Amino acid sequence: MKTDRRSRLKDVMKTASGHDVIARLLYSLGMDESLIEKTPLGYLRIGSLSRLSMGKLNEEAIDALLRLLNSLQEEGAEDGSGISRAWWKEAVFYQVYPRSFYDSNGDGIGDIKGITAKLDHIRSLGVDAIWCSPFYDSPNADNGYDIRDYRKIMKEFGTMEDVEELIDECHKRGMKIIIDLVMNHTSDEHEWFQRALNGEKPYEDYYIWSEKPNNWTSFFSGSAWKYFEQRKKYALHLFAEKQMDLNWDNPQVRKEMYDIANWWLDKGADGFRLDVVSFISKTEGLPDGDPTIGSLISFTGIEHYFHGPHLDEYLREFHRECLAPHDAYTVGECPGNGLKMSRMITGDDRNELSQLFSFDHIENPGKIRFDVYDFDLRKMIPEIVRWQTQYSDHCWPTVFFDNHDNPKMCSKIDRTDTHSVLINKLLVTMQMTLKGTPYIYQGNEIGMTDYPFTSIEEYRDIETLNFYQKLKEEGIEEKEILKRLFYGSRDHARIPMQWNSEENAGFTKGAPWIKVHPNYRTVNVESEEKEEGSVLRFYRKMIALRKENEALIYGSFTQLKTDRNIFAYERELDGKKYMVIMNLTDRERNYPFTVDQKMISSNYDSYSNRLRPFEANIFEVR
Ligand code: ISL
Ligand code: CA
Repeated sequence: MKTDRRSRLKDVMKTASGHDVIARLLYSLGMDESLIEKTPLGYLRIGSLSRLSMGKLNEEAIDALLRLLNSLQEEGAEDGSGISRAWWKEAVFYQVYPRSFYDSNGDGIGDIKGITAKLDHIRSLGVDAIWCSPFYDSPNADNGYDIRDYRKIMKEFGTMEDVEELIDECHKRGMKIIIDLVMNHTSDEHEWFQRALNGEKPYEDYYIWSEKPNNWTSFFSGSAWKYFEQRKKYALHLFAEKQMDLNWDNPQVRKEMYDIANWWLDKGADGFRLDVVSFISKTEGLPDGDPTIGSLISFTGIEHYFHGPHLDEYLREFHRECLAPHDAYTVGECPGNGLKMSRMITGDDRNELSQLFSFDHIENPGKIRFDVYDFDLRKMIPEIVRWQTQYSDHCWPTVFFDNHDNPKMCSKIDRTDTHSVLINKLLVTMQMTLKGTPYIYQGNEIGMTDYPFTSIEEYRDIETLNFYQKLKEEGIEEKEILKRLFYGSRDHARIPMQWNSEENAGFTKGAPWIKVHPNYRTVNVESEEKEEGSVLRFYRKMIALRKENEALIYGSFTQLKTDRNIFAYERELDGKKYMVIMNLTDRERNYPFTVDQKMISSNYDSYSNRLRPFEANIFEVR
């Protein structure tokens, strides 16, 4: 059924792509999709979206929207009945960012031997698997997400033997290790790109060239195209200028990538986290992006690659060539894919990926990275509930609030860190009692918080530094720029892990590549091991609670009726039922209903008949 200007919003949202595109646009406009389902707005026709968006969506944007809606294929995953079991549906994952985890040789940079040295700490949390960010040979334009040689180890991180030892030591502890494979782009220093620059067949066609650039913008500011005199052509880079997008429409590129993936699976990796894997297929002819849609989603052109025409085909081929033969787990990073299109990628019967990361919940509706605002947990809940209730039995969510690309969620919520211990305990209570695979990011387990950056010299991340330059060129004054950087920089997640109260938090004996948080004397693994009510001890308790109670893993999810300040839900399986109730605000609230069940966990160490700020309690109903 072709979508046109006369199509009603509620009808358009019946398809996977229609749902996700309209939901995302509404989200960017600060509205929730439930508006369409529950109010007469659902009867509005696509053509009237310009009025609904108060003119933000002009006629050209609506044309672009219709083209997008009619271009995305429809292959939704069936609802099916019953959840199939798998180790990764029961596992708790822990993400390690090697550069900032532990420095074993005193050069100020975390390394592979450092990770191996700390595996007992990770295992002691009850974690089953680690995701290790890239450790391959790289010039570090984007801290290793710009790979120069997929079969060599970055010299600052150590040797291939160190990596083989890490894989082995994980397995000895009964843990799995998934490695970060960046298949969308390579470093411009990769041999393939260097040979492409020399005009060598077949390498020229490994990348995406154009006589003239289209209007696509990079995630790291500026145009997504760089001109190369040697070839008198532009090459595409959705990210840094040193990260050149591969041409996945070229079967030789796909074969090269599958060979690399199989090489690492044969070495014992248990699977992959696939970096921006949903971007690998671009619209034929690389047409311009719609500027309005670009401004709403914050990157011009994204409608032409967030779920491109051949994505599902290439993921199925990757599954056939690499994942299935090794029975390997894979989680794809899929920015821009909403719930319904994510089902096309992760459905058990789809033979594409096991799971994916979608990021809509990481910013509040209508907000984008570097916006200066305090994150409101209440505005995140509708998105969390949708992934709990509409993702179908055949798909399995990931449940995360932090990673190496985002400021700490606890600090986004509470900039003064007044309640950060309570909020960290609330977040892990939610993570360990929702349906889906929890991903802990290094430092979450001790309640690390954002760094008090005060000058541009303290930042390291290319996205932050490029954004600074961009705003400087726009004439924005320094104080305003630094405020925006403080609210959105990925460097908050990349400050060194805090191990003890010694100098540099025990991260390094040398000069750390990025500053250590001044709160390391109390916020660190060693001190929190000894502290009764520490975040660390609470993490262990929550993870153990989840692993001992299948109802918290495979149980049903039912949201309980409360006002928007409270989030309450039940999990039930085979007669076991738990109720979780949390106050999402910094104000004391009444319980929304009588609770006379047995409390088995709280982030407060005393009982109250009211819900105190960010109070998160679990009750055993039966
Ligand atoms: O920082 C972001 C832009 O606002 C994130 O959206 C991030 O760039 C995006 O999710 C893709 O992230 C992945 O690919 C990037 C790399 O910089 C990130 O660290 C990685 O997680 C390019 O490889
Ligand atoms: Ca080191």
